[in-house]
Amino acid sequence: MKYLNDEIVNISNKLGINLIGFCKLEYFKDLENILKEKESLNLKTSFEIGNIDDKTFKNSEYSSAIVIGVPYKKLNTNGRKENEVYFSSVAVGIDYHIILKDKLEFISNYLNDLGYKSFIGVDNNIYNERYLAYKAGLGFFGKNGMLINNKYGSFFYIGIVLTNAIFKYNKQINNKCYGCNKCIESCPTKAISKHFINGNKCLSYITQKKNLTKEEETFINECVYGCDICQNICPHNKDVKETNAEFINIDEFLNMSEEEYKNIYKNNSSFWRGKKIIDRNIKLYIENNLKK
Ligand code: B12
Ligand code: SF4
Ligand code: SF4
Repeated sequence: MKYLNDEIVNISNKLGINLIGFCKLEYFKDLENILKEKESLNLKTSFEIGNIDDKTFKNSEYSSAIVIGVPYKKLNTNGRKENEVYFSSVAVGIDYHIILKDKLEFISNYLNDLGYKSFIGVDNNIYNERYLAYKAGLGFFGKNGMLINNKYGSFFYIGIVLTNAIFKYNKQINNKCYGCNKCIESCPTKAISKHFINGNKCLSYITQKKNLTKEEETFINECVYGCDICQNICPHNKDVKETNAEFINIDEFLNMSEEEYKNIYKNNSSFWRGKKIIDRNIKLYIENNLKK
């Protein structure tokens, strides 16, 4: 039996992929327990799609996952003016879904040419990418729910290729979360509990979902898409490279036509949510800020 690890790693090096690991797909009982507990506590968001049997690979047609990690930068928000807002780190530059999918396609094409089946995924698919990345040795879980890598902290995107090819598999790495609770204490909505994120309370979800309760409205701040607070405070991210936030002038954004918005934001990862939700968040930021 010839394992294809070296060939895949060679391809990934050429594509500039920083992190790669291989994980065996088998029925994941521990993941099933976590997902069932989250469901029973009503902590599941509308963004978590798919059923537990498929997510835990009960009777799957795939035998392995190739998991990649692509680092990105944390945001420096110094110098922001009162009339400016910004998007969180995941919505800076070209949409990461596009960047990772391009890379994953090279890997899947290689496997398909050899006669193997493959499925590629970045973010919006039924599989639990953090769990697969954990199994493939890319990182350990922080109390903030993030998968943290020894070198890149939690600022890395995850992409997966599922296939029926088989590989030599990586080992999981030791958990190095300091348990300092800084993430828990800094979370503005108290979304982090002892061992779970309550996605429904997470500001990242609140900035993206359609209908907000009165209480949820009061949480909207100057970061009008996503939230980086529990990552920025985490000591594992202190050496992560920084980039300047792209500040958005409130008046210019609110007065922009749909056409102009499309031209400027069509390759941004926030684009799928549309201008109306961002407009709403900006208006709530103004309201909440004026109240202070
Ligand atoms: C739904 C979703 C959300 C929802 C709900 C998140 C949640 N925690 O429930 C919302 C909108 C809130 C969200 C927010 C964010 N998200 Co999101 N999200 C997803 C998505 C689509 C599914 C996640 C999911 O299934 N959650 C359900 C719960 C049960 O799973 P989980 O979050 O992975 O939780 C695990 C831990 O609790 C864990 N666990 C904790 N301790 C331990 C210990 C052990 C030993 C084990 C085995 C497991 C374990 O068990 C769970 C299963 O592994 C994934 C993409 C994907 N397809 O997987 C991206 C993804 C998880 N998101 C990502 C990112 C970047 C973010 C944000 C940082 C974006 C932002 N800046 O606003 C925030 C971070 C919020 C946070 N602190 O978690 C990245 C994470 C990368 C990383 N290095 O961890 C992913 C993988 C997207 C990607 N392809 O890169 N997200
Ligand atoms: S802030 Fe502290 S407790 Fe939270 S994930 Fe980072 S090291 Fe762990
Ligand atoms: S992303 Fe923001 S709201 Fe969500 S858990 Fe982290 S600090 Fe809390």
